[in-house]
Amino acid sequence: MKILIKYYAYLLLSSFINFTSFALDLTRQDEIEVIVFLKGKVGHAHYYEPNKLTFNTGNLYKLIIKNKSKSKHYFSSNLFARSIFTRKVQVTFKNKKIAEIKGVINEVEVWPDHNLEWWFVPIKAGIFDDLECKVMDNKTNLSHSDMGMKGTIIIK
Ligand SMILES: [Cu+2]
Repeated sequence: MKILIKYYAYLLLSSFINFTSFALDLTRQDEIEVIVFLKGKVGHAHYYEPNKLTFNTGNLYKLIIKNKSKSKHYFSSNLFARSIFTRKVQVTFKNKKIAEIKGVINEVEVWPDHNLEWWFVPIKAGIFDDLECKVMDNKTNLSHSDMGMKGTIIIK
């Protein structure tokens, strides 16, 4: 009988420990989907839509970066990259997953008419206004950032 009670106590305790460690894994919560479009026209303008993104620390986000233009674009913000934990970057083609990249990501580049998903958990609050695209416009010889492709990321 004593042994049985000890066994039940062990089961109860171990399930509690498992539950606790699961609850503390912030990368395994339900994701919040956010979409940002990369838009523009060569020789005219390039921009992020929206150009202001807000996230909360501790939540898991799936940021879908959709290139809806004829140019390739960067989504680059060093301050943002240093304030998040990246779970993965997922590359999709025709809505099907084709690759998953894990590790520290600093910037991503998306080709015309393609999408990419950046899964991350913000870990540090701040206002980061260094979101930019370094691609050069063939007609104006200016960077996309100089033509308007800039943005602000806020982590609360
Ligand atoms: Cu660009």
